[in-house]
Amino acid sequence: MTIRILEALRGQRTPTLPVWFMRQAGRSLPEYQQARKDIKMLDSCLMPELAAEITLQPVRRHNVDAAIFFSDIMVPLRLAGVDVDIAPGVGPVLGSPIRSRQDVKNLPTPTFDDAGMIAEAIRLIRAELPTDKTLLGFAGAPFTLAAYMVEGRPSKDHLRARALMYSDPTTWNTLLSWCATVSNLFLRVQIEAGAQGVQLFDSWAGSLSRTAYETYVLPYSRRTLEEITVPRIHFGTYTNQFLDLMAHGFEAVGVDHRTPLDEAARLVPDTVLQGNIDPALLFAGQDALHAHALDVVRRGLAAPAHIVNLGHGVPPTTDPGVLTELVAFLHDIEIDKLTEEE
Ligand code: 1CP
Repeated sequence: MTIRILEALRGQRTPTLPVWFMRQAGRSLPEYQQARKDIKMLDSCLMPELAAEITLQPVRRHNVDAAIFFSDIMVPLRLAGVDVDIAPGVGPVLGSPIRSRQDVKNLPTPTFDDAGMIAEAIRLIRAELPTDKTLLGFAGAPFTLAAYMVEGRPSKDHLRARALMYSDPTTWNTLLSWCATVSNLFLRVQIEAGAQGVQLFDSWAGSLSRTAYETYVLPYSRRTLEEITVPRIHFGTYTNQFLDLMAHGFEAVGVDHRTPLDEAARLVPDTVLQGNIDPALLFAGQDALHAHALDVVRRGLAAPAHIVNLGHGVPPTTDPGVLTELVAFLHDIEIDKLTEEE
């Protein structure tokens, strides 16, 4: 039996395209709302049976090729003892944002008191996941984590975080190093328990210039991967200006909808590509969605292999039926009959 995602991550083409969606588990599914009812987001991530159930829901419903572990990039912070919550309709919020040298010094030691519930959830998922599907683990990259820690909540421009980076590089480096350690631990717990591949989410790295990314961020993203032995995907948005740097040391890079995949393939010629259906097309009707998805697939032929995904996460208001139908449409494409210029 072929495991399409793992084949693709080895750079091999499969007759049927592998497909999964970022944020497939969660808000767009009524069965998720039902399962989580009165339970807080971060608490639900620490309840193994519930986290396993929510992880498996989109696989059952949509027949996607990967399960993405239901958790959050902020979970390792909570496991290390940081006062963090996920506020409904807002996102991650810190009790005390990390703004000064002293705040960074006061951070708890970057170790987990107990990550048994994470390992247990992963084992439960693997026990139920069909063997032709792949369980992907993940973690937040140090910059994206630090952006939430310094700002204290979601932000559009990450101004405070970037100001700290330039005003006090020593403190910044200590903070990123702390983030790299907790994300690395989080990845290792997932892999040891059975995650078969991992994705590093640097969702907000695109707010940096190439030079700033290379100097202040990349060394820590690389450190997050230490002793990681399964295939790795690196994702960010607005990352055209340093996609080549992001690809180094990773089997695959995720590309947002702004960069056509044939252009991305020129930037990172030997790298597997993941993406990049524009989430807006999920609301544009089936004809427009199919035409766009086919264009994405054709452009993706320029890469050694292609894992189909959205350019970013599933919007909460998405009709789940549109996703189910899209997976079937993509799986029906006979890839060897397509040509780039057709
Ligand atoms: O289906 C999946 O993708 C699995 C679960 C998952 C993942 C991979 C969740 C559940 N969060 C994440 C990663 C994550 N968390 C990222 C990287 C991916 C991305 O760029 O979308 C980021 C940036 C976060 C931070 C976060 N957590 C946000 C974004 C806030 C912002 O800055 O705009 C939000 C809204 C959360 C909460 C959250 N995480 C996950 C879910 C299902 C939710 C919503 C909780 C709810 O209200 O139901």
